[in-house]
Order: sequence, then C-alpha cells, then structure tokens
Amino acid sequence: MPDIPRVSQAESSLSLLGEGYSFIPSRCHRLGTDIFQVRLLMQNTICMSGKEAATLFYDERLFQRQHAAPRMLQKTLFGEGGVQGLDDEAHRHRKALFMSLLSDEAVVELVRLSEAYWQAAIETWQHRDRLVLMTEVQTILTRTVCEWAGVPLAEDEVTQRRDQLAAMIDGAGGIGARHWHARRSRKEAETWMVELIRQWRAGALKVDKDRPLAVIARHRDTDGALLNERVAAVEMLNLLRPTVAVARFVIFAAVELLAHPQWRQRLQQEDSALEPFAQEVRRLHAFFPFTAARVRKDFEWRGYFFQKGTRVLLDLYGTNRDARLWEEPEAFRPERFSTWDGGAFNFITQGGGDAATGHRCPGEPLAIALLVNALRMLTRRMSYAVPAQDLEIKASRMPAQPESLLIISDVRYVP
Ligand code: MYR
Repeated sequence: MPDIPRVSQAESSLSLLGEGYSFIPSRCHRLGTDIFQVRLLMQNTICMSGKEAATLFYDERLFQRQHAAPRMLQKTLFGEGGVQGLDDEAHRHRKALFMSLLSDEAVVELVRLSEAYWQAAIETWQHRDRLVLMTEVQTILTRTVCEWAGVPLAEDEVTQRRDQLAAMIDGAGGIGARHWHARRSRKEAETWMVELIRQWRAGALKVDKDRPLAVIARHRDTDGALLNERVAAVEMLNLLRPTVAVARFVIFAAVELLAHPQWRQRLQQEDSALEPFAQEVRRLHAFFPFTAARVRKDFEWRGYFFQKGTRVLLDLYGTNRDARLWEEPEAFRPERFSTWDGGAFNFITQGGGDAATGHRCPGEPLAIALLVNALRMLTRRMSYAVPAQDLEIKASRMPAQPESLLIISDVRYVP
C-alpha cells in the first residue's frame, strides 16, 4: 500500500499559523496531490482538498468529530460540549434543535430585524465623519441576533457584548495576545449566558417560550436531562457568535463592490443579481480555512491507509478555489452561480454534505440571507465614500479581514 505523500517530518504548526489559508492548497499544488500528511500540533495529520475528499470526509461511518477540533479553537471559538464536537445520536438530537431554531421563518425574522437595525444605523452614520464598517456591522448583527434569541441587551451593554462575540471569532486563528483575549471573551460571554439560562430556569426572566433562549434552556438531551448550564451557554453562543461573524462576509462584499463598481448598479436594479453576488463573495472568502475530523475506524481510500484516530483536515478554502471545479477560480464572477449545480461538496464555505443530518453549518441559509440584505442596504439605502486605506487581505491572517476593516465616510441615507 503506498504511503500518503508526506510533506516533511518536522512539526509544521508554525508554518500553518504563518501561511494561513494557503497552507494546504500550496502543498497540494507543490506535490501535485489532493492528499498529504504532515505533523501538526504534535500529531500526524492528513490534509485533503477537493470535491472527492469532501465527499469522503462527510461520511460519518468513517469520520467522527469528538476530539477533532484543536484545543486552541475549543477555548476560543467553539467552547466545550457544543454541537460541533458531537457524533451519532447525540449529534443528530442536538442538530435537530439548531435546525428547528434556524427555520425559514426564523431567517425571515432575522432579516427583518437586521434591516431595521441597518436603517437606524445608516441614519446615525450620516452625522459621523468616518466609521469602521466592520465594527458597525458587528453592532447591527449583535442587536439583531440578541433580539431574535430573546437575550436582553441594555443599550449600555451593546458594545461590551459585541466585542466579546467578535473577539471569539477574531482570536480563533491567533496566538499570543489575540488568543488570550479571545479566551477571556469566551469566559465572560459564557458567564453572561449561564446567568440568563439560570434566571430563565428559575422563572426570573420572562422570555417568550419560542425564543431560542427559552428553547435551549428547557431543551432535554438524549438522556432526558436538561442541558448542563455551561453547555446551554455554549449552544446559545453558537447562535449568537456565527451571526456576528457574517459581518466579515459583509465587509468582503463591500470590498468586492469597490473592486467591481459595475456590479453596484446591477445590485441596485436587479434583485436576481443579489444572491449570485453574495455566493461569489462566500466562495472566495471562506473564513474557515479548513475543518477537522478524526478517522473513526481503519479504512482504505484510493489505496491509502487511514488509521483510526488520525486527525484529518479538509481544505474548505482551497476546495472553493479548485480549478477542477471552478473555471478561473481566482476571478470574481457572480455569474457562475447561475449555472452552479448546487452540489453539496464543491462549494463548502460552511462545510459540506447535508446540514440536517451531517456537520454542515445549519446557519448557512441565514448567512446568505443576511448578506443579501446587507448588499441591498449598501447599494440601495446608502451612499458613502471610501477614503484611502490599506484594504489588503492577507492569506496568512486567520480569520481573514481587510487590514483597515473598511473605513467609510460621507454616508448619506437613501430613503
Ligand atoms: C463561527 O463563529 O463559528 C463562524 C465563524 C468563525 C470563523 C473563524 C475562522 C477561524 C480560523 C481558524 C484557524 C485555525 C488555526 C488552527
């Protein structure tokens, strides 16, 4: 049996942190392969890219999620005990909770709320010299998701909670101060959520019974018991944090609008152009570089041996830019989405496979809808200027962002 191509015997974690999104694609390219092994986080790790690899990776008979996410991500982004790290019946049961919370009706309501917060924000931006759009959109989304989820948010608390949610995302791929800031923010945010869950369970917090806070607080696990309050807090944050993360897609969309001004007019006039534009932004700007699983049992694929327990990383970013799947993959071409086959394994920004039964993100339709709404706001409800600034998006920075976070000025509300 041939060995899976090996990149180097040396520990490569620092290279991963230094190269970021290009770590897996560049090695695949160099070796002429879509699978290789490397030492990462002191363990032999298999990295895979492309549609076939994605199809394999989402076969739950072969891969599991328990103990798959690196500890640095658990301590910052995901938390412990949440849906991302569950398998089998425990996963199906918890996933059903998220699927029911993130229903089509919920998406409509979240978009309606975000639209109202966008309009109110644009009116206030008119009175400001300049503003950092990423931070402002994070504020809009924090207000939106808290109101929808039944999380009370006093006006003087908005900035603090927004910053905690944003820091968990921002610190996920960081080391040093960025990592420690994210850990602290997760602790504080979990404490906030635990307190709300406790209050709801004690009858001291009145929240409509269909609001996510109430639903999660009374949710029973497969053993029939209420979720441990810490796990309930982690799952609440699994609704709040990824919604705020959509701000990154919005900023990338605004940067693409700057680079392709001909699209601004089309988005102003053609409703049918909004979603393809949003999808192309999501294809090129997947903010998870890869996702992780562990081999559940020994098996063989293409003659290669996968040993039980080995960590496997699936290249999300590179699969979205795979020239075998996408013509001129580096080009920004929203039109490509009019002929996209809707495949479950070729466009995997938020994971592949089926959201209801597998590990694909249940919030993907929401992310698309919030982004489409943001594009409507940016092109139809406001005009603005973009002063000179550093908009470089470095592949080495995880999660990616334009350096300046996009400063805008001279905002005018368009009624
Ligand atoms: C979410 O909040 O779950 C969705 C958005 C998170 C994006 C975070 C990207 C993290 C980059 C991870 C790098 C891992 C390095 C080991």
